[in-house]
Amino acid sequence: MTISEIQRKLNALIDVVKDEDKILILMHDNPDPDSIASALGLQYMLEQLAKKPSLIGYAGIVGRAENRAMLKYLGIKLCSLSRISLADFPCVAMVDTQPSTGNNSLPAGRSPQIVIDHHPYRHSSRKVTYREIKPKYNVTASIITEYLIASRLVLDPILATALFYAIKSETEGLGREVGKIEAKLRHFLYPYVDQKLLANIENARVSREYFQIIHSALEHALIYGDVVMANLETVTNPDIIAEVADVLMRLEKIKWSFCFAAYNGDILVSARTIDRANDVGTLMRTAFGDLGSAGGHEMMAGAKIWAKTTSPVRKKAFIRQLMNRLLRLTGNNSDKPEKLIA
Ligand SMILES: [Mn+2]
Repeated sequence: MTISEIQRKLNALIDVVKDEDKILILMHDNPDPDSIASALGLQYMLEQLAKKPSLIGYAGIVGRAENRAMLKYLGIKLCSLSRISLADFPCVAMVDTQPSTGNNSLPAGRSPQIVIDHHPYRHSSRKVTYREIKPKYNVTASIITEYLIASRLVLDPILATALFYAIKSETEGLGREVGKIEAKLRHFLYPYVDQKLLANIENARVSREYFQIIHSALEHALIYGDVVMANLETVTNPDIIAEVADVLMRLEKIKWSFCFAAYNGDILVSARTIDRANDVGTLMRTAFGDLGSAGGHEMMAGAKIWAKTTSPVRKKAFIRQLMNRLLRLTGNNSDKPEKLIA
């Protein structure tokens, strides 16, 4: 996007909020660094350019140690949706998600005024007054950083550190060609980053429980042809599912990594692939679109499926069925798996 193009867009964005008094910036459930940094950047622009204060709302939990450290060290204030009434906020701006994707808590039938996102366009976003949906971007934080550059606002170290960390953590390992825009924006942000705060976030301390979960995940992980899978059973922190899928994806000769867990009456699945051409987002929608919400990108995706049962035994059998669907779709045999750790 050229600077003058974005400046025109910024004017349109300000126009949308100019008569609004209560603005809620809404992230997806269990927000990640991309949604947190993007919300913070949008909040800053609305404040500076339109003189409009706003709240950043979320549902679910901030589970991953790095994400909690991000809130703590950067002093970012989020507001749980359980503490406010959405009806009090006539103006909602969604970042890193869209209406009716299944991964956010905007009630069905409620349309936001603003959507800024990098996930594939959803038909439900058609009525949104201000839309910036760029599936070619790997992170929403890149869209926000480009907006900030065009706005010519002063970039403070807190915001720069948040955006830098979001871009870095979510695009590392994607390869140089894929992350071209991100490489450029990281270079731009770098001089403004507070390195000490960044180090505090990246080296966040974790609990003993974290190691227990990783231990058990590795112990129980199974290899089926070019797929590696782990079932964490019941978790209290949904972010750990993606962390395990990331760890397993590093296994040599593997094309796909899937991690399953039961959380809050749902089965959550995190999926990874090393090759964009495999398009794991489409795979997940094909596999689970009929059972719940599934979505994502070419290399990372996720699904949320209603567990239908509270019985641990039946949940296990259900996860088994879900695993078999993925094995069929990836052309792998579901019998005779090999243990990751013999
Ligand atoms: Mn994102």
